[in-house]
Amino acid sequence: MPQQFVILTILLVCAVLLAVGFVVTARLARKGPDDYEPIHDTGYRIRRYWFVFLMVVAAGGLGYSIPHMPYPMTRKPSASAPVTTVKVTAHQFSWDVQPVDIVAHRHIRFEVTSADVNHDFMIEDPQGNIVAQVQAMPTVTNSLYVTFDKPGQYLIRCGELCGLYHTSMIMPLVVKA
Ligand SMILES: [Cu+2]
Repeated sequence: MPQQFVILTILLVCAVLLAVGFVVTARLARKGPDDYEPIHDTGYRIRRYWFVFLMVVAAGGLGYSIPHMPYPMTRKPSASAPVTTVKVTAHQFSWDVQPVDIVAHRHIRFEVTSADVNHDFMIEDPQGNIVAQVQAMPTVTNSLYVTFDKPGQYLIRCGELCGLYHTSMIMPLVVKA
């Protein structure tokens, strides 16, 4: 199933659950308020456990995921490794990429800036997954290291709403073997 449908399904399920929650709450509210004291105590007890639970989940998630960052494709190569520099300038509403010939398994450093407003330089692989991104900002140059692990037709997109024709900021990026 395409990812969009998975996301849509999750969204619809959540919307239905939320609607059910509203209906149940509205029905319960009809019989008028209960004594406040016991509700207050129970609420505070639950809140304390909930806080501890969330802290454990957050700390566990960070501890598990941080060692994997940055993702292998976007790791900075060692200082002695040869790097090809590609200059990227974002415009409303196009990309200027120099030079455009990019070869797989070589270290590429995209030097990304913007000629006008904030954009987001985002690279999608041939399957449509985001593999790298960095902010494109006026007066600032950000470096993004990418080592493409397979050749193919990638896509450059803008990941930040930058104006009326933001969605037209698409440029194919061919990675050669
Ligand atoms: Cu944009």
